[in-house]
Amino acid sequence: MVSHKLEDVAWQIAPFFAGKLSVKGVAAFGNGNVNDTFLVSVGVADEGGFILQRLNGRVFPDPAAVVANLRVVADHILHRLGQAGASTGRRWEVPVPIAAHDGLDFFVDQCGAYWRAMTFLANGESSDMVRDEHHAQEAGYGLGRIHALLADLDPARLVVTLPGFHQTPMYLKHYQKIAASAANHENAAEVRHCRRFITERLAMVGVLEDARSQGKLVVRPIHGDPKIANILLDKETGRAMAMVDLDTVGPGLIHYDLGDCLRSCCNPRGEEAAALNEIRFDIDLCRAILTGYMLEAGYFLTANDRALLYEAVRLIAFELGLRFFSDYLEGDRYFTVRYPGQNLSRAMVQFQLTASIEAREDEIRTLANSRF
Ligand code: GN1
Ligand code: MG
Repeated sequence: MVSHKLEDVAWQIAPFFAGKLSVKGVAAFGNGNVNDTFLVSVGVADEGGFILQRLNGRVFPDPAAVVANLRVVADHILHRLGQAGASTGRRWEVPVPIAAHDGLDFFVDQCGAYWRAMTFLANGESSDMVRDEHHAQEAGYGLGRIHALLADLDPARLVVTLPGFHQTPMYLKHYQKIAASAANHENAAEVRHCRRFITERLAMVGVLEDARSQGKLVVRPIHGDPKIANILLDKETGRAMAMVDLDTVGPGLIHYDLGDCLRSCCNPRGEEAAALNEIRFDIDLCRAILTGYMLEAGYFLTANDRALLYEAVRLIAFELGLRFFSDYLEGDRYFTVRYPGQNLSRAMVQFQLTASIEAREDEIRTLANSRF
């Protein structure tokens, strides 16, 4: 939840990015778990607005790198979209950084926090839960589109903004370090369940990193956080039109993205679901997502890519559960919480989802090897 005090700061910062236009309004925007986001309206008539964001300095050690990556990605995508013959006949957009008054792509406030602005994509709709198969197919298309658009960008041009992000063994190591001393004894039954759930799955934790070091999977530019809320649909056509939240864009495995997109979009109850017994991995949504993805990016999937798709979705759901649980044990230092115990509930949801993914292993493997 964004505090009123922070909104006041946003009011003070917004003019630095507004150029000659006057700031009309500043309102908290979206449900991100990490940064603080505002929609700024500007101008005298209906001159639109822009997104203003305070980057979370505890999460991103080098906020200037996050901003620099967005510039590289936006330039690359705009260039690709402008090339002759590039049109797919569909709207596709990318948030573009807006420079501050001094020409820099960020503004540092008195507390040392980094603020940045980017274009607001009009008529875009975001949702925290997948609505139906059509929505899922569009989400898959969106991920495929951005992978295809970034496929010819040298990953070395992107800075790693979060070292080790999606390298599950690193999260496990951290968990093992803190778990022994964590003194959180409320919700003891749930805590015991999570601990046991993790212990039973130690063997699979290195599956993607091992495949990467054996040369079975290659590093490409990836989005890093392709959950359903980050895939915008055009309000009028209902079709995917952009992927937002490019903070974690960087060199990585497309399996991190595919795994994350599938674990997010095939869970119709969403990440904050209250009724655990309703959490399941929906195989029809999975088929829809892969259908949409393959339309755009199927051409570059190798046999190894397909062979490790099941492992990816299982692992990334598990990893997110592990991250939420570790954060709960550490007193909620990373993910924003709106009530005590929220990170534990989120972990329970992801572990329940992981179990459901495991129960559908054969069907997921069959889909991963299908031609759509
Ligand atoms: C965080 O801030 P947001 O909601 O875009 C997190 C993702 C998680 C996601 C789960 C930088 O993303 O990795 O999958 O929450 N981003 C970071 O909702 O850690
Ligand atoms: Mg994010």
